[in-house]
Amino acid sequence: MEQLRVKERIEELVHILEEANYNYYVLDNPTITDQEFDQLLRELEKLEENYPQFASINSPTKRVGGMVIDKFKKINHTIPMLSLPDVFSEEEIVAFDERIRKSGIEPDYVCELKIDGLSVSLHYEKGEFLTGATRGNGVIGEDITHNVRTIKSVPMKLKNESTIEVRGEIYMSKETLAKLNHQRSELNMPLLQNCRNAAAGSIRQLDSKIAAKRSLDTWIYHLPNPEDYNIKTHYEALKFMKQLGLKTNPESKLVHGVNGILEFIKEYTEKRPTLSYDIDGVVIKVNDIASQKKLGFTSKYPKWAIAYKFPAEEVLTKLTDIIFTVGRTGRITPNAVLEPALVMGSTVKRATLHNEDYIIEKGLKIGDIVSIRKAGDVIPEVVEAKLERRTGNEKEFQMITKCPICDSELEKKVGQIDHYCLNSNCPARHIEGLVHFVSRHAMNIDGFGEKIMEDFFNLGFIKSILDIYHLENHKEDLIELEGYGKKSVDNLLIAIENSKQNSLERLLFGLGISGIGDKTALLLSRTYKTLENLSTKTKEELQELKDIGPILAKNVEEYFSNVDNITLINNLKELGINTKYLGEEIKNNEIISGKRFVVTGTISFMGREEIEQIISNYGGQASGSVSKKTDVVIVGEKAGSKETKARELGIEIWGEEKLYSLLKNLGEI
Ligand code: 3B8
Repeated sequence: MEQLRVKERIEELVHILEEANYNYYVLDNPTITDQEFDQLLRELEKLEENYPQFASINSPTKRVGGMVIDKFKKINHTIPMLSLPDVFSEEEIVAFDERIRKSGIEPDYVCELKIDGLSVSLHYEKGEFLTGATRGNGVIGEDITHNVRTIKSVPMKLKNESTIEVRGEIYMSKETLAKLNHQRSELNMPLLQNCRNAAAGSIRQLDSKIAAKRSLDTWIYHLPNPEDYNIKTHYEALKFMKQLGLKTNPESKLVHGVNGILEFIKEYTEKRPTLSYDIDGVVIKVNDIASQKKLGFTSKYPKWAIAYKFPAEEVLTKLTDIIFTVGRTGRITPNAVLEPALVMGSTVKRATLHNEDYIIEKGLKIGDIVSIRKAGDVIPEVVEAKLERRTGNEKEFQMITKCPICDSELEKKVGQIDHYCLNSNCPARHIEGLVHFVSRHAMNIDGFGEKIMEDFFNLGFIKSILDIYHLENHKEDLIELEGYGKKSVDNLLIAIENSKQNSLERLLFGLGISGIGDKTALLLSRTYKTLENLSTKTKEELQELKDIGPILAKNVEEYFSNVDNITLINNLKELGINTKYLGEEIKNNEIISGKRFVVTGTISFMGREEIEQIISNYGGQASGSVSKKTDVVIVGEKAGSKETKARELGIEIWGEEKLYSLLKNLGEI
């Protein structure tokens, strides 16, 4: 009897909590307070703990994550999950409309916001959430059920017992991305470039606790099987899905003719910065399902829908100054100081101008009115000077000849475009060099952000790499500092201690030898095994390696010929820092070994970094850009210019399937 009461109470709590979730996350209309919610959730957790036989996999208690998988399973899409063709102009929209009319259809359209996230397919069985999958290559996607369960706006139970597939977009709000990037900058991790990448990275977590923390959200916009539910138009399908409790976007609108489409685009071009989520265009769909059927599909796209993409927004502002910063390698970068301007919802005050030639090419003068835009929607760039706005009071740009920090003479080598400060004691180089040393791909010392390094440098605690390993001596002083405290200092010191055990390639990359990136550092470490061994190599010997050219070889030789550097290395060794390569031995595979690969686009079954790691484990080299030296380009979904370039250069191209079968053969999947 007792058991029956428990079962009923559990069901009741599940119902109340799911309803509360729905009101809060789908309708944006909270009905109970956070405290009430937490209290009920705790009661449910307790009961489920004591009576696990009544705990369902779709219980609200599972939304905090906890399920960890070791790899993503595959899910077959019985109806292929296609993407939409992009269009960029009014003419192309007119042409789309004409093509449809020519086939004898009088279309109404539904206009929707094009959410910048990643598509997802959700399956429900008798109203219960069953699985969530990514698009993958359209036919085979990845099972992300464990993470989808943590997305609060995805109902675990529909409002009726439908067995149904729906599709939509998983996205991250602008605010969540900003918060996440703030955390990442504190941790000295690379920032996520946009909401799409952030959402994709979060949903590809094996540990659903991490995904749960990312506050992902959904908009559901597609019903693949409308006829099964006797639905005649797309607009009806949206309403139907809304009634099931799914989160559909309220901005979607039924419009008539091209004019209706253009008005919608105009309206949302203006509203775009005020939305809480990123959109990159407008999706236009033929409303009538019978007409959609008649129009059909190509192998890649439906013929009844297009995605209009917004042009990159350009804004005019004044170039008030050009200032120079000094990088870790001494490289000088000119930066535009701009009168603050709002571009796509955020204020831009600075933009990189790369180098002297870039400024000369664009003919920029200080005081110019310039147009700026955010390339890839995040990094601001100066497009051009508005010559017609010149007053005659503009100042010619003059490249500096001395380092803005240490005043030593700058050098520009023949054939190079950048200027360098060659003073290895230049303080600017130091901070950047130190930040680099502790960074993620170098010594990976957790909790050592740029800001902390700057503080410690300015306070005199850290002036050189060695001081990092003597930081312990300042422990008491550090704890006293505002914003630090015992726990964070303890953790930092532990992370520093642990970094002594790193494999050689991290140290080698961290030393910051000009031109030695993390991949070259790995190659050198694998080949020469110890720092001592590497340090005795001549540039001729180094050049025998496939990927080491004359400049890199010279840089390495020079580095190890400098007494200061040798002293540094000896001191590091004395402090117990490992200088041996500890990584995997190179496995052999003749298809991969010795070749240079570029991985581009999204590979559905594995992350790019992981693929690159495997390539490198088998003695291949993964690089970021396609050139004549590239042997193979592996293309995933949404591969762009790199694929085009590979085709132009006639480089061997592998699709997902080829990579998949190779990795399968190697036992890597
Ligand atoms: C058919 C319909 C792909 C999509 C679609 O906001 C199809 O509808 C699609 F084959 O990718 N990003 C949307 C969005 C994306 C798609 C869509 N509707 N609103 C989006």
